[in-house]
Amino acid sequence: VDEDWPEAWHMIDDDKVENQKCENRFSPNRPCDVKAMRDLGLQYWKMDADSFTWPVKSVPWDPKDSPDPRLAALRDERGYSYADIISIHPDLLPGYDTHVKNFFTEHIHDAEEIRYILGGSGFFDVRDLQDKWVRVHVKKGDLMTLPEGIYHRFTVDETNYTHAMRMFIGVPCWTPINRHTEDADNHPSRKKYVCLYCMPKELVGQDESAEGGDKKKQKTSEEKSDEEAKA
Ligand code: KMT
Repeated sequence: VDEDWPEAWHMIDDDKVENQKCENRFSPNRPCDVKAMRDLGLQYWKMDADSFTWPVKSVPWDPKDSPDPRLAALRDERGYSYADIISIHPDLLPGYDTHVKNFFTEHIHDAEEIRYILGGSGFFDVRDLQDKWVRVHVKKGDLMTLPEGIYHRFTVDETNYTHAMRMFIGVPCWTPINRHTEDADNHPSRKKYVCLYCMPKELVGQDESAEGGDKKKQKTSEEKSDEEAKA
């Protein structure tokens, strides 16, 4: 349900950011609602991370070993065949500062990003359709997926601690395609994302009666509210 989703807001521009680990909200705050997050392709499950114990670190971690039946059901439904568990904390992750820096370099992946926050918290930043950052504050119990090809980055918050499970369908590939140092805009995964989620206004709703028209309907209402907001 929508109330379970993490809080999200539009971020101040990068050239105004002094500390990536702070909330970096506009004043007044500019919230980003759940519909807007869904329209960008984000998916979310509220999990019960408290009732089970998780290793501090396990690379890999066999998702068949899930002690949580809900996680096992998601794994089976969605075909999550690989997992690992990491603790992003200065004392628990060798090369912490380098990792934090790399996670925060804007990138895409050629597969869905699946992250289950087992403890601590952090920020996923995703680009919206206007290419502005939306900051999503994830906490313990949040399982979130980012679609293939979405521009994003991650940072710990001021607690400097995120305990996370990373899941993958098939053989994992963590190598990011960095936006500013590679031709990410022309990568097939980016093109796929743009096709699915950033359809230009002129094409929106042209074949609503066709199968799969649901997304186009969503886009139509989103574009409408966008226009209303600008009017
Ligand atoms: C990534 O790909 O950016 C990460 O794995 C970040 C750490 S998981 C919360």
